[in-house]
Amino acid sequence: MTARLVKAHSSHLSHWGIFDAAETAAGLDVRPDPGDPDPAHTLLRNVPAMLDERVRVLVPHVRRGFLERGAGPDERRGYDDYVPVAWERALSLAAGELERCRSTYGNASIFGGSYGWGSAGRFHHAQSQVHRFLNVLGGYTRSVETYSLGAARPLLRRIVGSDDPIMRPTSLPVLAEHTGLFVCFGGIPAKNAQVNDGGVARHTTIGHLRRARERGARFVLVSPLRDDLVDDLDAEWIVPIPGTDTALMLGLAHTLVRRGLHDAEFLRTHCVGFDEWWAYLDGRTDGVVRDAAWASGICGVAEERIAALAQEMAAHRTMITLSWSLQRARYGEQPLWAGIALACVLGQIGLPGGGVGHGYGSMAGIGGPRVDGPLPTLRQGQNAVRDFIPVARIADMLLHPGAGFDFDGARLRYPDIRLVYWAGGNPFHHHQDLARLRRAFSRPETVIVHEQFWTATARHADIVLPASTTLERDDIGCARGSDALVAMPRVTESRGEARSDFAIFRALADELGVGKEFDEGRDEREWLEHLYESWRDALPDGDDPGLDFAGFWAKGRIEVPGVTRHRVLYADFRAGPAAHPLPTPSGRIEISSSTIASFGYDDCPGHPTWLAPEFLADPPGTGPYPLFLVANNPATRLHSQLDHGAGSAGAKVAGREPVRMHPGDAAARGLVAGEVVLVESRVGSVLAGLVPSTDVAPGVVQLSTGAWFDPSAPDVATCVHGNPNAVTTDIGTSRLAQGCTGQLSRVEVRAAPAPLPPVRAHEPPVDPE
Ligand SMILES: Nc1nc2c(c(=O)[nH]1)N[C@H]1C(S)=C(S)[C@@H](COP(=O)(O)OP(=O)(O)OC[C@H]3O[C@@H](n4cnc5c(=O)[nH]c(N)nc54)[C@H](O)[C@@H]3O)O[C@H]1N2
Ligand SMILES: Nc1nc2c(c(=O)[nH]1)N[C@H]1C(S)=C(S)[C@@H](COP(=O)(O)OP(=O)(O)OC[C@H]3O[C@@H](n4cnc5c(=O)[nH]c(N)nc54)[C@H](O)[C@@H]3O)O[C@H]1N2
Ligand SMILES: [Mo]
Repeated sequence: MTARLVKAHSSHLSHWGIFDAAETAAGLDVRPDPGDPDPAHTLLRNVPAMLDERVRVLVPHVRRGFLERGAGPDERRGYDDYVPVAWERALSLAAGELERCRSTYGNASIFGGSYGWGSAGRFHHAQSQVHRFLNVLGGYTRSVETYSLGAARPLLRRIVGSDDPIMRPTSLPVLAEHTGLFVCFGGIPAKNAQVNDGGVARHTTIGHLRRARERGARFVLVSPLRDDLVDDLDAEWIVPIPGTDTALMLGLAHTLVRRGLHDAEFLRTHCVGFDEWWAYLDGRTDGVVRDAAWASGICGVAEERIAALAQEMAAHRTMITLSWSLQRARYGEQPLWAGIALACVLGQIGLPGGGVGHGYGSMAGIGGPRVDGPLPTLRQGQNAVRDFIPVARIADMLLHPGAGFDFDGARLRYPDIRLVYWAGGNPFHHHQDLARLRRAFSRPETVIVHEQFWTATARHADIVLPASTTLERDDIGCARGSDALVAMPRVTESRGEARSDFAIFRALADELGVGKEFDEGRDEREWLEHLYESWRDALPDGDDPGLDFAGFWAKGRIEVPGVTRHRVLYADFRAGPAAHPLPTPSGRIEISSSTIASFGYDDCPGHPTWLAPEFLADPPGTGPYPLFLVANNPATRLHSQLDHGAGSAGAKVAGREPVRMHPGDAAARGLVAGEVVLVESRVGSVLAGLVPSTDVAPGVVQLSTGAWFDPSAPDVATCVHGNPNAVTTDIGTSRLAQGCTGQLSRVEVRAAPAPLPPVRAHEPPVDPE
């Protein structure tokens, strides 16, 4: 290990919470914040791995083929080894490529979407840094929307006019007090509620659900996995065939209306387009009646149970919760739209504890304290380039420059990308069909990546610049879904020659003659002070925390002013739809949207519609890929971050990512616990370690995202370590939103062929010479 600062424990913030850390002779000592009622213990166990020099990028590296042959499309990208170089050389190569591409092809040839979570902290926020830098250089092709909510946001903008059902849902304390029945599509998983984009001071989601249970609330879990709700909520578990929730919801809505249990008044005064939808539900549009029997035939839930559930929902103060996973699948717009329409039919929207929410438990901050006012924010500047892609269309863009595509009512064209710049994300974790992404990454002339670790994305770069971790730099942290502003003093010195993203961009900006525009004459410390003081200036009168930067830094943590803790979604709208209209064309909830209908998309018609995804072409249990793969977010880490950490590594089976399946499905295939299996789909294959579990519905296998992509034995499997995106399909949700569809695919599972290849994902690709 290199030089260390040894000092007392100090507080720091991660996406999974506040922790105290100190370097000791025995390594990094990490403790949960004493004020956190439900800390993310497993994820905190990964934190010491931030300093693991065996996996870190310690000095700048250049891909051997790039050094030998120069820039250009190269199919060796991803297979090559790397040569360490001095910072000076790396920076001059990177600056030279940026300059060459922008002067030869224009700034639109630079893809700087750079999607990814990076680390918590408002200044060393990799996305803000990279976008600010590229804007100073004259702009870049950007990406819009997220892998999280790709279908949801474009849809919600059309049908309710904002993302309030996600960002401003009814607060969890209100549910704890008022909700009688929770119907949870995709559950409210404790594992996901550990994480919040930007950090969280106190984890309270599961505690609120427990309080609701103690008060007598009942929970119904609609999900392929039993552990999507914690055990002590005593939930009833209903298992639909994955990807069929929309049919179930249509059947529930039809039953409610046929039995006269709907709120006709709410539908008339607060919604538009119910009659048109009802014509579709009741078979007047096309002769198909979408009743409980019809729904049962598609989703596999008994007709009687669907009918009874409708009855129960009408009899209680009912909260319909829709996890984000529902919309991260083909036609993902539909279950969200149908869930909202179902809540309209019940008519409890705007009542305390009733209605609908999107993403309780998908993140800790959903339904928690919410900051609507200013937060300390690094300005990204103006992007002079207009080109963009919906974020999950990256491989299409790189493979088909100039091709047209649809998005949200517009016809757009993919730009011709020559240089890809990534800082703070791992597309070889997050994107689907990774073999296809590898082909896509062979197309650009230059790929530049800032990374802390030798991730698969770093291994597909031409120039790899070593970034410091959050432990190695001062920052300030806060988030919309939390209530604390946290000083994040660095815990230790930078490993190797790693620099902060800011320091890397400042050096590049100097090289390119725009240093002053980029740093505005401030160093890192001055920037922190500037972010803090400009935030204070932007706060409304009376909200000032009364501490200057030095005072705040010394105190370590303050409460963010202007936090909402008790909100009822759409309470004002319910009370007065004319006085408080929604920002939609009708001012109401659009059960049918004439705008969406006018786009003429057969994959996203004008009202919630059951569309059978391609992966349902073979009935469950049949065809070459009889099983459903649920590729959900992982319990033991955040995405791919710190996959080599103790919490993540501790859950691996035979060194591979655990894949869970029902014991009956395992037995039918002669597979046993702990064995390495091959999970195969139409597009690829992956090795994983088998964990039979009755928490997984029959016919389903679950392999979480985040094991580092390891394509080192392509004759055995696309990935030998367990990254599910080796087998997922790269297709958008629909032409409306073009969101990510990684959550669901069809697979078969069998014994892995012998001999088993070793996992090399965590070994640097550096030639020992
Ligand atoms: N099949 C399937 N695929 C999915 C999903 C799914 O449900 N199923 N979920 C999707 C979702 S919701 C998301 S949000 C994405 C997540 O995808 P990503 O956000 O890309 O995943 P992360 O692993 O968080 O990647 C962050 C990377 O940034 C690096 N990093 C951390 N801090 C810094 C820093 O300060 N500077 C620099 N330069 N680098 C840093 C980390 O080492 C890591 O490699 O994945 C998506 N992919
Ligand atoms: N520990 C941890 N927490 C995280 C993250 C992480 O990586 N690790 N990532 C964070 C991020 S970026 C995001 S966007 C959120 C994601 O939040 P979500 O998208 O809500 O999370 P997932 O775990 O992908 O999916 C939740 C559950 O949905 C269920 N499900 C899947 N398909 C279906 C279906 O067709 N029907 C029904 N009814 N249920 C289905 C699965 O059983 C799955 O466990 O999580 C955040 N929280
Ligand atoms: Mo996400």
